[in-house]
Amino acid sequence: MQNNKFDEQILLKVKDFAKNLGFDLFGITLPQLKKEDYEYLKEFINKKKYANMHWFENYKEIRLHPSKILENCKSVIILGYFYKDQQYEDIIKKSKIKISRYAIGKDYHKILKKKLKKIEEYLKQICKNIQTRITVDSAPVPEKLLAKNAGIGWQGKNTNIIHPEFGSYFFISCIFTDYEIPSNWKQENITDHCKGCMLCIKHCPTGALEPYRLNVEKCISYWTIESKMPVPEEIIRISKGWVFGCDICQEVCPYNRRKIALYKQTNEPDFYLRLEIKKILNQLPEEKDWDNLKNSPLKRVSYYIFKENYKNTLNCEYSHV
Ligand code: B12
Repeated sequence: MQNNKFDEQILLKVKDFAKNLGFDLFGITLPQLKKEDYEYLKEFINKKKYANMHWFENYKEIRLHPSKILENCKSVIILGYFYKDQQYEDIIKKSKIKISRYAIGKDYHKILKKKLKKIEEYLKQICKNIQTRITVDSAPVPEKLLAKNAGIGWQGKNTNIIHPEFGSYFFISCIFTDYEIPSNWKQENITDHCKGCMLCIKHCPTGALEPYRLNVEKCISYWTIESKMPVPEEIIRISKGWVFGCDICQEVCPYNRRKIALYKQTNEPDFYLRLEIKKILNQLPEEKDWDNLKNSPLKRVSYYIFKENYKNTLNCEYSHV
């Protein structure tokens, strides 16, 4: 295809368009990893540190060289969408059963993909012959590492991307494109603010974290979402009620306790606490309720696994504060 010459007005329009769709953060980066990230990720895959997430082996080349996701890929637009619903904050504090904040509404893959498609269409209208590929936790690309390179935030000791004002309760989406954008275009220069803070490491009940590294095999989020087996008793006993995902390393982060991050409401009503989920917090759903629960991140696990984890959590003594 013919190459479109970079025009700042186009990018400003796209940024505005994305903002109107509710995206909070916007950045640009090259579709490649920094050398040290490449090395860490390669080691993670080669040493099979992904536990039961065997899909990590697939499309290894794309994960390590994200430009390969789209022919002639030149740039990536990175977007952040804040998902925290304030209504849930009081509830989660008191609830013995805890479901992580990202999972209480409708499935973010679908909700955000709809928005990304709109941006894609808009981009194609104002910039002819452009090729794009959208992802939101839906393709084998290292979204955190690209988001960090785009200046969306820094990668914290809990390994999440943290923005100094918005904290880390946001999803990351990418638009890969063959449109060449200067990679430092209006980039915020966000450096690592974690400094001497060790709160996430100290508070992780299973000891899954060391600075900037996560031991997947100890992570509550891994066990309750991705392991595809009932959580072992020794983990459940110390999991403080988290039956689907875990937010402990984010809750204790000082950057999630600053004014905006603490009080901001998500722009997307579909991320609000669903009635069905509110009920689940109080009572184990029956299988028919589970079957009827459509378009929810919870459906990543089977009813059998969810039921086992739920029952075992209620049956064990733990302190939920
Ligand atoms: C696999 C995966 C998981 C796994 C592994 C988590 C992990 N830390 O990687 C599990 C199931 C545990 C998981 C859990 C969660 N996830 Co997840 N997950 C992913 C996924 C699909 C891939 C991430 C990946 O490649 N991990 C591999 C590791 C090796 O990469 P890494 O964390 O980037 O680690 C590197 C750095 O630590 C680096 N490093 C950098 N600097 C330094 C410095 C030093 C000194 C060292 C030693 C290392 C080091 O070395 C590592 C290797 O590259 C992404 C989506 C995507 N396609 O990218 C979502 C994603 C990362 N997850 C997300 C979320 C929301 C979560 C949870 C918060 C959900 C929850 N509430 O339960 C938790 C957070 C747990 C945590 N503390 O990480 C969001 C994060 C958004 C954000 N603001 O950062 C993503 C980006 C999805 C999305 N599109 O929004 N997840």
